[in-house]
Amino acid sequence: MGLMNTLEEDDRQVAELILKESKRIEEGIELIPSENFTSKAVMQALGSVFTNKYSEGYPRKRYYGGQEWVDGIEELAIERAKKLFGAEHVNVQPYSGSPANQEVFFALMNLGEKFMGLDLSCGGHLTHGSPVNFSGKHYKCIPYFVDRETELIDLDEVRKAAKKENVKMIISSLTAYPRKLDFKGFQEICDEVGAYHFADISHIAGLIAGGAHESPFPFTDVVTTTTHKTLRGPRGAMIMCKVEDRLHDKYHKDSQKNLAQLIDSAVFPGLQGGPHDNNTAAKAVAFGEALQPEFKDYAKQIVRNAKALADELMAKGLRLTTGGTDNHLMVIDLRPKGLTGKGKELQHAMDEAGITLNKNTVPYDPASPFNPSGLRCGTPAITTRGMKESEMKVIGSAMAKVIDNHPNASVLAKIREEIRELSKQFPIYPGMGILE
Ligand code: DSN
Repeated sequence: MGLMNTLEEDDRQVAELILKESKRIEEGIELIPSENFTSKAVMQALGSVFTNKYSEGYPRKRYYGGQEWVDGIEELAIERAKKLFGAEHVNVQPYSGSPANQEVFFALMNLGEKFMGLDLSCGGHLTHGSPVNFSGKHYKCIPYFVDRETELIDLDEVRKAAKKENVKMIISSLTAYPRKLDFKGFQEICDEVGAYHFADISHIAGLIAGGAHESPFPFTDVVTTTTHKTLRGPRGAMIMCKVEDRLHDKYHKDSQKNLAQLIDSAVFPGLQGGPHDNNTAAKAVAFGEALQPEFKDYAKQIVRNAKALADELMAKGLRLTTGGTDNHLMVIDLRPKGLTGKGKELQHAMDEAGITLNKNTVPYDPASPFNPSGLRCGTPAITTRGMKESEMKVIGSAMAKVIDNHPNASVLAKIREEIRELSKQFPIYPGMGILE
């Protein structure tokens, strides 16, 4: 076996598993709202020679030789990201969302200081203060929750707690909250209490880039995002921020660094080593794609599809938290169907029917996070493959059938066949011969 053989020649076992995964995604319906399908061009950049390079440092200020072309790639990714989001400063080196968030804490907070984040059980993220995560272990999280009745974020409650606790940072973000975030409202609270405003837009970055969701710019100090969700790029992340530190005199008066420098040095050398240059190349490709006018249509279609799917699920008698969706995702509340704590069972049943989603807590879930009472689903991936409102009706109706008949294997097998027939009409990677 030679060094330059193809994967199929070199490692049949791995090649076969990749083919099986390709078949799974082509024949099924992907509803995990944080997943998407990149373009072939993004995957080509990921598999390029840049995977071999080391380039600690930043463009024009590296530690190793051979950087003639890496600098160009990183600068291109930065320029495209700035244009896409209207950001003043961008760091494209974070390996993924959790490291990016850790880097923001490292840049702005001292250990033990107070901040606020949306509680995981109400649709927040582990890195926004969960007690089992670095953010909750090393800093003091004052969580905020959604209202018990409306299941919406109540900014008056956030304001009250922020004032009482005198927090240094407030995170505005979501991973399972189906409504728009009021970034301007969060910023007003941050201004009133003298706190940094940190927006984690990982889930909605593509919607923002495409004009289908309010942007956190120019309100926030720091914004992180993964690049692989609605933004449809490679697995990875970036941090965007203002150049000047609005709160420099209050918190960093002994530092000569502005906000952009604080963030950059938290990424490297603070918490990371060499950037993954193949990933940077793929990010540049994805940002270039998101700058095209078609991406605006894509982002708007994700939201239209989510509304259509939500309407169909509700028409079939299912309850959605908050009563619907404004973005790309929704959470089905299984409790009214007598299925409290059955999220895991239903996730498996959906798998059997060829529909991929994830179990999720509903706000104030009486059941445990391992066996919660909700299902989270979303439309970024199915929109990428070209599906529209009429397909959402078919999918929503199939999901309701799974929920109503889930112990019945023959019903699930029949739905799987229908799902396969639908999927075949919307190939993800045409010409790869997966379904032949
Ligand atoms: N795992 C991601 C999600 O599904 O929302 C967040 O990190």
